[in-house]
Amino acid sequence: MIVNTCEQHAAGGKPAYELDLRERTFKISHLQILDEKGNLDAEREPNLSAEDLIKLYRTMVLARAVDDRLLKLQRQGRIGTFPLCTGQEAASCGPALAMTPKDWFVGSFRELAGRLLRGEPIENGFLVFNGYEEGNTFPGGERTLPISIIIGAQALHAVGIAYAMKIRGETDSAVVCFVGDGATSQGDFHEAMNFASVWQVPVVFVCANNQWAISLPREKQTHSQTLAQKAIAYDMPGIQVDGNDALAMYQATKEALDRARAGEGPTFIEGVTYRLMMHTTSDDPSRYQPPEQLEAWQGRDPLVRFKSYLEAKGIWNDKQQAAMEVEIKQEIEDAVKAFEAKTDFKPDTPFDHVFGTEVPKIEEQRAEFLHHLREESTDA
Ligand SMILES: Cc1ncc(C[n+]2csc(CCOP(=O)(O)OP(=O)(O)O)c2C)c(N)n1
Ligand SMILES: [Mg+2]
Repeated sequence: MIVNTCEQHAAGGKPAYELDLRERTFKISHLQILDEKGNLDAEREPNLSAEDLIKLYRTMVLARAVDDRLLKLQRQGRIGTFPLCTGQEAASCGPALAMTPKDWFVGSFRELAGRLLRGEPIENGFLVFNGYEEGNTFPGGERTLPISIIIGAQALHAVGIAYAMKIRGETDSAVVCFVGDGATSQGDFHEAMNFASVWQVPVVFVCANNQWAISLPREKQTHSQTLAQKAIAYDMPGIQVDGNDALAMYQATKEALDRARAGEGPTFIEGVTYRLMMHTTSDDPSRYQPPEQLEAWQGRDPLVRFKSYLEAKGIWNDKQQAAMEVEIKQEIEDAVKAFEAKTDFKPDTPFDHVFGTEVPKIEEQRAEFLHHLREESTDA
């Protein structure tokens, strides 16, 4: 049997694995800066301004509040089904803070927090989960790809973009690609990892290991003891990070992005986290999720520990918290109003964006689709 041990990642060092094939052992580095209680490993604290730290915290709180509002709207039949991000805010927000607007954000569907930090309007979530394609775009979002529902497919897009950057000699930017633990069992994921490594392209894979792929537990998904070790096969740096620690997720992504921009190729980051709510609104986790597991992870909440850290630093207090909560509530209500006032839904908008230019085959399909819609409405 292969046995591995996780060692705390050396500050500033490149994550490297140690492999002893004769002994069949290996070591993967692990990174945690803020523990579950919000205690800081001061040696590893990233050099972030109070403004950035507050922005990170505010965005995580906002994402959770948006999740909560979306869930209520869905239960009232005012919005379609959507995936929740509660519990996983740090896993996308930390990496998003490490990115510049020139970097590409290639996501799956559980990175609401990271998308909000990237500047996506709150309304976008309401739009996209109600069938408006427009919810995938926003001013300044040219390098933020639409959400990918097809598990793992976005990893190929990410590597393709990174390859194009390499060919063009673009050295001041890189790609961050978000995937789930379940995606690591898809062929697309492995093809992407392989070509990222063969071509040494500037891409950072951020895997949110939330322990579940819908109702399939992580241990039935893969026999590997960590997901980070999958990087070894592709000879790329791989690191396991506390995915509920926004500082560690920021730091690991920042170091990986620095290497990517310096031409040092791809990195794989496993963020160990947990989905505190249902997979999507059409799922009932109480049918498969052990209640003691959920309870244990509720005690590792990324928001609670970050708030304690800000308070201990003396840059956050109850008054600021109360004011922020009022502001956030108002921002979300404004977004709901703007969304519900929209009446110009065009069912064939997706056809506009397949190639970005008019293609006869796509236009034929659009006509066929509209024809069927008309027939359906006449039948009704
Ligand atoms: C190629 C493909 N197969 C199956 C599905 C159905 N599906 C939607 S989400 C999901 C689980 C994904 O798990 P994971 O990658 O761990 O991401 P998480 O949902 O936990 O964030 C599956 C199987 C899909 N969307 N795409
Ligand atoms: Mg998962």
